Amino acid sequence: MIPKSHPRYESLRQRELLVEGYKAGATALEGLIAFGRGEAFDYLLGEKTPDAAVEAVRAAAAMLLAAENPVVSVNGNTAVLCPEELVKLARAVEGKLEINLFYRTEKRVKAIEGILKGHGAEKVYGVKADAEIEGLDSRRRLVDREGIYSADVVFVALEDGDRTEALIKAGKKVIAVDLNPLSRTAQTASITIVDNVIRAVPLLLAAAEELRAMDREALNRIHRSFDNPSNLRKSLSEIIHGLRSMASH
Ligand code: PTJ
Repeated sequence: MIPKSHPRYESLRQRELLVEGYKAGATALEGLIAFGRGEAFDYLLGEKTPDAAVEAVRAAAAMLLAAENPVVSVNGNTAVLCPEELVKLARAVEGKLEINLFYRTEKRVKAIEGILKGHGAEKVYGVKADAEIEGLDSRRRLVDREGIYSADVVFVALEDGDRTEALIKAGKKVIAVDLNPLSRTAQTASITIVDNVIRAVPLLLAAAEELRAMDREALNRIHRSFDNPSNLRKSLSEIIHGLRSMASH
């Protein structure tokens, strides 16, 4: 439907994935609005991965590989934007894949499970939610005892700040993908990748495959030397720099 020659083809294709995801019962209607906010930030980034995000991706890959029980958390947006890469990422870091939804309904959980299995996932956690994250009132508190509940590192994208804070309070490390460097999630996470999830997840997968052979000590050195507040300032500077150069043309 969208001509490939359209200057905004990639952005329109992503919108279409979300609309189809909504029709398939996987994506929340609110997810489409959340995506629109992300698009505005992506526009400010010139729809390219910032240098700061490349550094964050390497640290995130190292943290996931060094983890004891890493979990890749999937919601209704990420399930349709990059399902194959999420399945591959969980496999590459020997982690688990768990569905965790803000607007959780059994129907949506089933639809997302179907998508992930259709992209090669063998086991999907979070279909049964038999544990709760403390201090969280939203339905995101409902988790799998063997998954997020007992994870040491959780990968999240398009997240609300509440869960990130609750996961950190529960002693976990959180890796977040968020196009908005000012969001509560971005500010609270252990590592924030300021990029579009559709670009960030393939990059993270490639980095995990590249670092996979390293021993745990070397991996720990990589992610421990990463400074999230300073990296967030870098992302903001890249946005400001881009705007300044546009303003001076
Ligand atoms: O599927 P559910 O029920 O779990 O619901 C998911 C949504 C996205 C509706 C829910 O988590 C939500 O309302 O999120 P927020 O609070 O709107 O936050 C979404 C954040 O993700 C915002 O900071 C956006 O800028 C950012 N964002 C949106 N699209 C992208 C993005 N970040 C990275 N890549 C994107 N494509």
